[in-house]
Amino acid sequence: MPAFFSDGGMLKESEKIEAFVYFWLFKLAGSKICRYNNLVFYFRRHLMKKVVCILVFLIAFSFLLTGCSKKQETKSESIETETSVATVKKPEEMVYAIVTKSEGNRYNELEAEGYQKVIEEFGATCIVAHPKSTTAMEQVRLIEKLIEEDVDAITVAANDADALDDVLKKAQEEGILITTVDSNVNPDYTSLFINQVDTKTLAQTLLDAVYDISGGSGQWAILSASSMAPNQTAWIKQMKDLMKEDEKYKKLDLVEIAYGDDLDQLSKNQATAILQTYQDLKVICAPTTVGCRAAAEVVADTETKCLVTGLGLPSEMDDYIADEGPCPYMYIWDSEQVGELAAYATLALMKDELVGMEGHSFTAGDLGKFTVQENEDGGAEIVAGMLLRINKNNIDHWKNVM
Ligand code: RAM
Repeated sequence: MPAFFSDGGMLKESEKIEAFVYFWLFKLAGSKICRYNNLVFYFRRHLMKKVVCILVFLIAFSFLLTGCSKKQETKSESIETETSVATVKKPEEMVYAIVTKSEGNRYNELEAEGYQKVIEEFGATCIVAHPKSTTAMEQVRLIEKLIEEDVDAITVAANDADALDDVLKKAQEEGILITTVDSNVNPDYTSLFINQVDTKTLAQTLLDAVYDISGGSGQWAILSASSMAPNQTAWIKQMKDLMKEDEKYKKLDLVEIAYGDDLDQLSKNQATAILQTYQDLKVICAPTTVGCRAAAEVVADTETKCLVTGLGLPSEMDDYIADEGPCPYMYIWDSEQVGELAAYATLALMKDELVGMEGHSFTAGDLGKFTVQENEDGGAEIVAGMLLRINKNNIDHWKNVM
């Protein structure tokens, strides 16, 4: 059987055979499938509707042919089957939920606002769930609750990949469509990851900023969010790999990776500790909006030559962006638009406009056309790709946007 059957125990034997048949049907039609769980979802929830309609038609037609003696029986049979078709909800009658990484983080709020706007404009119901902290446990609790509430789709920005496996498996078994945004889960448990920026491109961009700001050599540190956050760990791993692979970075010395859990005070404490330990530190790179702001504040209040870069929210970094420091420049994307894109993609899956197959495209409203690709772990992904470089020349514009 093909490699895609490493399903983490998600499917029963009969379902594997079902998926196997779909796989070959699509392969014969010339399409490459990123994940077969998309196919199972697609066939179960969408094509089945069409199959039921055809069956209704055939049953009604055959009863008509058998004549008037069975007229009464035909009527009741048709009514019964029509009722079952009528119970299949339309995408606009469904309930969509977004589970962010944590409450009290403006970045997450913007992402959820964008998602909610698109879902509600479509005419459907949207639930926004912000966990109390950046832990998987909080997300598991919220997802359990959403399963009980019988929602139809859940979009998650994961605080941990492995720890969400079981609850997402349970949701999928209940027929709930799972998509991910900002921070991904294991590929069997999502139909599509809406990635803000290609992982390697982002790592390269941040590392080049460290290289540039440090003058190409010396000590630098990373101030991350939570240690299990899949987006943070993926970016950090890529940065480390690039440092090993490329001679250009051989004089850069990554002395510490600290975690502030996307909490303001903890991030400030971590930044203070790093500066005390490494007096010659040249750069703190914080690939999290909370960490970036906290590090900039600490650096601004400390006698140090250290500078800050990373991923910051312009409205939170206005006081700190300047050529002479604490933050000469940083990067970010429009997180509200990424949330919008996640909603458009989830709706496209619900509306049969997208199956999560490599090379398939769909239009996300005004945001334009996006194409599904296979990511490093074999899952389906679309990349928003809206990386912005923020410096003193454009902060005044962007601080009013996000
Ligand atoms: C933080 C979160 C999020 C990350 C952004 C850049 O607010 O940690 O996951 O993508 O920053």
